[in-house]
Amino acid sequence: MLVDPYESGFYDYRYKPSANGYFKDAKPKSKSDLIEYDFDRSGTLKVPGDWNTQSDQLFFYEGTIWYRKSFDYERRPNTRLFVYFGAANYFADVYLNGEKIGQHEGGFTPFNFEITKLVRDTGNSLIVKVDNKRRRDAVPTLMTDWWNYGGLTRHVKLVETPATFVHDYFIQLQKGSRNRVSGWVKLDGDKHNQKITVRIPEAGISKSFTTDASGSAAIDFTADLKLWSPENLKLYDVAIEAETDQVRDQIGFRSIETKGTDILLNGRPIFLRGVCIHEEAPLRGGRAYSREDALTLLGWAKELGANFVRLAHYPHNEFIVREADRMGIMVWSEIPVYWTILWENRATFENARNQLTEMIARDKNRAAVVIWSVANETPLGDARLSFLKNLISHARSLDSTRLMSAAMERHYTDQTTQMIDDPLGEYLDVLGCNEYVGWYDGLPEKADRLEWKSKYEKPLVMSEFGGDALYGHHGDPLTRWTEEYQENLYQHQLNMLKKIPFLRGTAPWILTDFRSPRRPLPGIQDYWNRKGLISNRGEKKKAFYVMQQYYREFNAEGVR
Ligand code: GCB
Repeated sequence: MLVDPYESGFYDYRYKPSANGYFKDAKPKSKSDLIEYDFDRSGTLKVPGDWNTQSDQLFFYEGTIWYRKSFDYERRPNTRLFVYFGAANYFADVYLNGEKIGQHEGGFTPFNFEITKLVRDTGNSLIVKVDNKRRRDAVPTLMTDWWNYGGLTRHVKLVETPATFVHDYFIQLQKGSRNRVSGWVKLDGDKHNQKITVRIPEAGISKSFTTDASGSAAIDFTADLKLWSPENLKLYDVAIEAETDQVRDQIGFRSIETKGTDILLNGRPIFLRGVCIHEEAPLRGGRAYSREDALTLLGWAKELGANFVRLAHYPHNEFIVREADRMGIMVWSEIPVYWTILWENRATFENARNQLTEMIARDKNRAAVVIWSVANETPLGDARLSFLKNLISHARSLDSTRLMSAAMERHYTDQTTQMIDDPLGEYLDVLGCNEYVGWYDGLPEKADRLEWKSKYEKPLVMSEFGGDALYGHHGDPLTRWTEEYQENLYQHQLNMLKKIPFLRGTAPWILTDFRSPRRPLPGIQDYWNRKGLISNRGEKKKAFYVMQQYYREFNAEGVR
């Protein structure tokens, strides 16, 4: 890899894109040749992995790094080859053997490029320029409260397929139904018209369809299925067999809907006993990317008594969503439309919409995912409302089965009344609301006096609340940063939350401490947001047990 803060491997000295950038992976051909870089004599980085936590010099780095991977690959006849990236934060330019094969914007969703024609049997040079400079017009924008971990943060794979392959499929229960499966299958390749069979052997299902001239087929059938829920972790082996390809997946079936202020899972009211999670690796710090990381984080959530997690503030890696499916934990998944996006900028909207599309594309078959969320704490205004309305209708057009939400703000109508009346609420199925009574807003006992009102007859998930505590730092309940303050804050919060008649879920902020450049206080924060119920070293703070006790008061069905 090459660290390139001035992007001189991309631009020439007149700041014009250079024809002979680092992507050529060149070597001097003679002793007189002038080449000012050499991948073979530069450092290395592990992939997957953010670069910030791999070297002290890169800890605060925001800029460009060039990755190079050399490989041999013997492609079998009549196959196609793709290079797949789980995520690259934030902007990626990808080259194979000196030629550009594509670019991608957005740090948390997968993308791939076909390399069938360019790949050679030996001596391939795959080069990726990853740039994590923050930009005002990007998603997220300049200001966030998490570390801007850069690099190839998730797995990179070569994927070989048949000439015409099963490109994608959507196999879920139809909205409002508990026995009707509907969706679609799409092929990619020249052989458009094929017979497709969807098999669910355990449910005795084998249904055939024919793809049309564009390679797509709608699927629709009824089935007697055991429904997925946190208490019944039923996943079925599903096979999608085309004439030229077949894929297998494990899919759970469940219905999720709202009725008045209730959230219904498989027709029964539930309470989302949740917790927010950042994609911060447990114990070691840095971006989480592995199955083990997912098991640790979700394991802690389970210990807390959770049946729900809010994966904040961007799509997390696929492992955690798949493990949530296996562990019976419902998921809220969101895109980084956070705080102060450029609402009036068309390109910013297109970018947000693309990240939403890619999030839904990856996780649309996961039973665990019950909520797609489009925004977090965005300021009221007309441009913002139309931006978010358009995102919501786009999401609904891609997936009509899940609930739409957003984490909103609220305001006081008098000293003791909290009002939820953000006009966005009209377009949501579930109201999300972040509040920091007792931390940014008064002292903990203030919560006791508050009454909550909503303009909408809809369920509310309190999508954030909490306060900071340094693990092992003790004092009285009014001393900031102590475990006792945080514990006291949670006690008063729960007194207040229990009195909200339309509350159907809680997701305290946050499961574990996470890195943030906004949090410098020496000896306490040291660039960590300390609102974790668990420290960055895995130690449980006192507030963890307050929340755990609250969740224990719910019965197995998740309702008090
Ligand atoms: C919020 C944000 C979250 C922050 C949190 C905090 O409202 O949504 O991203 O980290 O507050 O700790 O201030």
